[in-house]
Amino acid sequence: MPKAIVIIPTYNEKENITPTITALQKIFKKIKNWQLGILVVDDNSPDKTAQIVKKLQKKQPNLHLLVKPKKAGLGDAYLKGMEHAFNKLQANVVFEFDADLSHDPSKIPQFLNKIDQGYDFVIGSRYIKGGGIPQNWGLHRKFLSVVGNLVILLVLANWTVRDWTSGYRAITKKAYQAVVPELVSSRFSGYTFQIGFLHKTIKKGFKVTEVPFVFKDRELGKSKIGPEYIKNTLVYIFKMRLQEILKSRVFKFIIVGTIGASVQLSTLQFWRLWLPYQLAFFLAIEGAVLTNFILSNFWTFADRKLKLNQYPVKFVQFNLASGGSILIQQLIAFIGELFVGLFPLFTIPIVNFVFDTGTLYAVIGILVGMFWNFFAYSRIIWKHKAS
Ligand SMILES: Nc1nc2c(ncn2[C@@H]2O[C@H](COP(=O)(O)OP(=O)(O)O)[C@@H](O)[C@H]2O)c(=O)[nH]1
Ligand SMILES: [Mg+2]
Repeated sequence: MPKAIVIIPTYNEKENITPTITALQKIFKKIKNWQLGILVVDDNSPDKTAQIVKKLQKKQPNLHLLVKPKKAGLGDAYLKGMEHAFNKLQANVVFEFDADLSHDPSKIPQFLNKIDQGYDFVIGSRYIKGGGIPQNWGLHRKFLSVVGNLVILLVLANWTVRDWTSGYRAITKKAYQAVVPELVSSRFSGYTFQIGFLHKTIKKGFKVTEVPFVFKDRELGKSKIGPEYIKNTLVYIFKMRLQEILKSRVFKFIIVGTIGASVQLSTLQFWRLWLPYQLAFFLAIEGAVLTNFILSNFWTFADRKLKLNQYPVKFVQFNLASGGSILIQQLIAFIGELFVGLFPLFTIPIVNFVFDTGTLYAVIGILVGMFWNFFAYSRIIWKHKAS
């Protein structure tokens, strides 16, 4: 039988820990196809939460306890807890579960169903149909939770998950093993760990899904979430998004195009010192084409690098593609002049530049030409091996 361990991080939860464990054990009895256990990860709570767990352990063989020397944040507690659950307790799946009765334990069978269906990461979601946040939350708290999630959703540009900050989750060993090296090196310690873990799991292509649950407010003890959480989360999501953009092929393509244009303009000045204008112009274009070809091969399409013996044919193709882009631009200018005509649109003040339809055709031409180039590069010259 597969094994699932519910990990409960605790810091000063003496009032909550016993009812939480009792509620979980009650649900466990109803589950037949999974072997279930609990692992409490306590940061040496001054209120002696660990002592209470030790007492309960005498009558509950599936209750485990890990005591750490001092308070080190939620992320650290989960990392140590998961390491222990997967590697020492031989778990196939772990749950993330709060000690404050906020998470509805009766949903656990639904989580396990999703795992049985092949999902690797299941989130208890407050923001899908059937889920919810407490009615009695003040406007301020509701706003923070809803808008906070929306900001994360928008910045990370991922709509597949609606509740990014939920702390109620089930995670398979496979997903854990794939992301844990990155999580350790990112040094997440606090609550940002949750967003980081989910984000990296999605990026690695694991199957993620949500199960609705209604979040219940804690009645006893204090929340440990602090103001630094908001700042850390914002820093993380913007950093990640920026990294994704910088690493994206389209971004590299635009940079390479800009470098090519600069090479063309600067070498034109150089060649003109020695050569007649038309020849200098041709060499400047070829210089740009060669620069683009090399940079595309070793940077933009580094993952599809060409073999040495492919260079001649591919370089000719590359020249043809570039020529094609010029042809497209010329065609757009031709059609524009013929059917729309040439007339001023508006004047840019200060520089007194008249933006006319002729300039507009050039702008459209450059954009369409870029689309064509990108298409030719990615589908013909650096064609994906499998396709
Ligand atoms: N071991 C450990 N547990 C923590 C730490 N911070 C929070 N927790 C536990 O993590 C769970 C969620 O924390 P909580 O304060 O309820 O956060 P909230 O639900 O977002 O307000 C609770 O069970 C806490 O006791 C920590 O630094 N170490
Ligand atoms: Mg809580």
